[in-house]
Amino acid sequence: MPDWDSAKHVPLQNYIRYADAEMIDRARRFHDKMITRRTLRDFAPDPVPRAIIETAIRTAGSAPSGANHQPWHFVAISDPAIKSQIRHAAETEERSFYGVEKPAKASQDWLDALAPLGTDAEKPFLETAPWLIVCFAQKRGGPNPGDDLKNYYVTESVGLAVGMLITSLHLAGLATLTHTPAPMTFLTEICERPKTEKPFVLLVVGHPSKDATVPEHALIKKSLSTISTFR
Ligand code: IYR
Repeated sequence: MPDWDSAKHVPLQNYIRYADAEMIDRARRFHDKMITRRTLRDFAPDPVPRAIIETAIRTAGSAPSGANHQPWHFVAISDPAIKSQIRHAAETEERSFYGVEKPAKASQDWLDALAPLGTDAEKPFLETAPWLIVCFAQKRGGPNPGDDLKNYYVTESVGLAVGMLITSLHLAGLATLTHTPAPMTFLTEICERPKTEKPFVLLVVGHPSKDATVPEHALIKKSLSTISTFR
């Protein structure tokens, strides 16, 4: 039986109602900042303060989630030995994905789709970048630490949290790569997480290298009229 008495509500706090013109301006200014975000693969080795990573993870942790179960865990890695382990395991997977030694696991369609990005099995950024954040999705958990309940809308919830994580790091002045070596199962062991958690994405975080480039292909974004309908 649900405990209805526990559904206590408190007054909304910290809400500021802006005038329409002010909101339009705020949305525009946020858009101006966000459209400068680029997915990056050329990182500088320069260190980045842990405090930024902590704050960004706190921001991610404030994302909406199914039943407020917050079904995520973030493993932030700066230890060079662990980064090196991750690089070597990821490159092993990527070599079979791209077909470096044997026929590629990836379909030709997939390889064709990736061609404009120029990606390959070499992932030096996994060691160069100062931080790797491995984001895990929890099938079971609950609103309180130690709960073992079913979680709901896990993929959606973790996706939202990772979006906020990327946004926070971008606005702090850092670049990220949302990296998804397939399969990512090796991350469970290296990060010493329980098997019930699924690696969701590996975020590479740092400053761009001096000569960093991005694929031109990635600059082309669909227009508002393509991605939306107003009725
Ligand atoms: N995991 C591979 C392949 C890859 C897949 C997609 I979809 C991308 O958008 C980019 C890369 C890699 O990281 O190279």
